[in-house]
Order: sequence, then structure tokens, then C-alpha cells
Amino acid sequence: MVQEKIRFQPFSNEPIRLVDEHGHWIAPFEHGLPAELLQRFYRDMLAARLLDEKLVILIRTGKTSFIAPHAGHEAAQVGLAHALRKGHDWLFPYYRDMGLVLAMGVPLLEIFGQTLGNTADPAKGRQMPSHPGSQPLHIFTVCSAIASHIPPATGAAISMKLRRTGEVAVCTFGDGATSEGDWHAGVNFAAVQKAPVVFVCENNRYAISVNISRQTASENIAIKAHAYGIPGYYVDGLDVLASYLVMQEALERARAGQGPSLVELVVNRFGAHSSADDDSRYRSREELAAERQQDPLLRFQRFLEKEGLWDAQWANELKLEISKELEAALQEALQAGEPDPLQMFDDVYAARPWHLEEQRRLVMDELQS
Ligand SMILES: Cc1ncc(C[n+]2csc(CCOP(=O)(O)OP(=O)(O)O)c2C)c(N)n1
Repeated sequence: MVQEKIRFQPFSNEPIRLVDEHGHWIAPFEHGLPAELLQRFYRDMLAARLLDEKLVILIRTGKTSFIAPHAGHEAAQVGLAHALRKGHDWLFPYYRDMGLVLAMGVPLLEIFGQTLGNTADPAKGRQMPSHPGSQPLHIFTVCSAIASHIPPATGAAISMKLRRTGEVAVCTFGDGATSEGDWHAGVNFAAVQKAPVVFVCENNRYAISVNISRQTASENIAIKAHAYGIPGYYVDGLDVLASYLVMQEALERARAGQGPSLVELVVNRFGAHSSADDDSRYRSREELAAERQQDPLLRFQRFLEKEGLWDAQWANELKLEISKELEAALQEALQAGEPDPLQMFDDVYAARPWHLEEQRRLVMDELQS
């Protein structure tokens, strides 16, 4: 039987959820997704979790200077990664998206190289850690200034539309980013231009220590789309299948020339905001423990178990395999050398202008003296 196209309702009062906390499929349609894809989602979510744990070790052992933990965001990030056409569509991520870029196919060696800022880093050590990017995978480098990547994502999408490339731009950010002027300018302009872009809010309800109740008076983030004349989807981002299928729909809309959407994926942030933050000063341990109970990995594990696609032995072998991959890539990245400081003058302009040439000479003299 040919399955009817799934259509999700924008501006729902409750988050769109397809799998409940016990792992039951609760939607009124068949998911129709192949077993290999479902197991791939699990693998990518597990890899994202294990990567997060590894990054925590790197900060605790002083090997890197900054991390932004992504544990609790795995279902949202993996669902999103699989909805995109990799290497074709463009991703404009933010600093908490290490699980997302991993699922998009950024090699672990590059991820660790970027974290360590050495010669294994495609950005040649010139970016903050947790600021990945990839030219071949069409991943725009993360910008530290919150929401500053929203207008560039809109601009790229307008260009895609004018050039009829069939590509879509996907731009991710946290709930705090929606309070920035850049966010409103970028979303408004994209809506007016019917640009092929999907704005994705990974809403973990905190902007560092600022709770969402002090960030916005809107009942949720998705509803903000209404004011701009575009659909806003309010989604349970702890549900990988809801995240995946809603993202697919928003991407198809954009591809079909129907313009942008805003997708709010409601997630939890298991760690502190970053390695420079102590979250015990502003959120209770009880609140955190309750959030940890709603582990997206565990929910999906329960779902797979019911589908006959998960057993402890398979999961243990998978965990071992991923752990080995992570360790091997980390050891290789740790062996990479320090980047040449003179590379800071490369890639700024197509041809190095006179003033950078002059500064480069000064640094070179300094290094040689
Ligand atoms: C323009 C700007 N203002 C302030 C900061 C400092 N800052 C870094 S992260 C952050 C919180 C952002 O929170 P949110 O958008 O909710 O994303 P989350 O970190 O919670 O995933 C702030 C205020 C910044 N980087 N840029």
C-alpha cells in the first residue's frame, strides 16, 4: 500500500511526538522507515553521546580550552542530520552541534583536531574549539556571536533561490538566539523572499544561566513564526523520529519553493552551558535529575527493542566499536603538530592585501628573532 504523505500540524499546543517515553509508537500512521536507518539513528545518537563524554575528558585533562556539551540534544541533532541531503544542502550550525556535525559525516579526526586547534584541524587552529565547519560537507563554520549566522543563512538561501540550485540552507541555534535582533532580521527577510531555509531552534530552555521564562513571553518558540507568515513546528526533540520526519517535511517545503519554516526541537541540556560555566549555581540538581530521566537514547532504545531491532549484545558491541573509533581518532589528533602561526594570514582574502603582507612580515621577523 502506498503510504499517504505525512503532514504535520504547525502551531500545535503540545509538542509533536511520535514515540512516547516508554518507546511506544503513538502516531496514527505507519512510520515505514527501514530497519537499517532506524539502527543508524541509534548508532549516531550513541556516537554523539560517547563523543560528548570524550570531550568532557579532554577539558578535564587540560587538553582543550573550551567545550559546549551536547548530551541531551542527540535525538534532535541526529534526526536533523539524516533529513538533510548531505553535501548538497547547507548547514549553518552553532557551537552545541558536535553531535550533529558528526552525524553529518565530519571525520572524528577533524572534530578532535578542531577541538585541539592543531594541524589536524581544517581551520588550522584559528577558531575556538566547538566551532567546526566543512567545505566538502557544506557546513558553514560556527560563529561565536549568537545569531550572527542567521542573516548569512538567509542570504545563502536567497542566492540558492536566485541560482535555482535546488539546495536548502538549514540554520540551528538555541532558544537564547531568538532574542537577538539578527534572528528577527534574518527570519523576516527569508520569509518575505520565500527563501529555501529551515530555521531550527534546539530549545534547552537555558541561555547560559538565563531561563527561557526570562528570555521570552511567547508560549513557545515555534509560535514566533506566525508573526513572520511562515509555519512554526513545535516538536519533541527528545524523539528522534519526530525530529527527523518534521525536518523532512520542512526541507521538502523549502525545496518545493514554499519558503522557510521554523522548527523548534525541545531538548534537555544534561551538562553545564560550557566548560566555563557552573550550572549548579542556577539550576537545582533535582531539575537536572528529572531531565536526565528523559534520556533520548533510552527512549529510542525502548522503541527499537519493541521493533525487534535492539538487544544488549548488539548495543554493547556497537559501543565498543564506536569507543575504539573515538580513541583511535583522538590518539591520531593528539599526535598532530602545532599549527604554523603564519597561517593566520592565509584564507582571509583570495589574494593577501598589502597590509596583511606587512603584518605577516612583522610576525615572521618576531618569530625568527
Ligand atoms: C552576541 C552575543 N552575546 C552574548 C554572547 C555570550 N553567549 C554565548 S552562548 C550564550 C547563550 C546562548 O544560549 P542559547 O542561544 O539558548 O543556546 P544554548 O547555549 O543554550 O544551546 C551567550 C549569551 C555571545 N556569544 N554573543
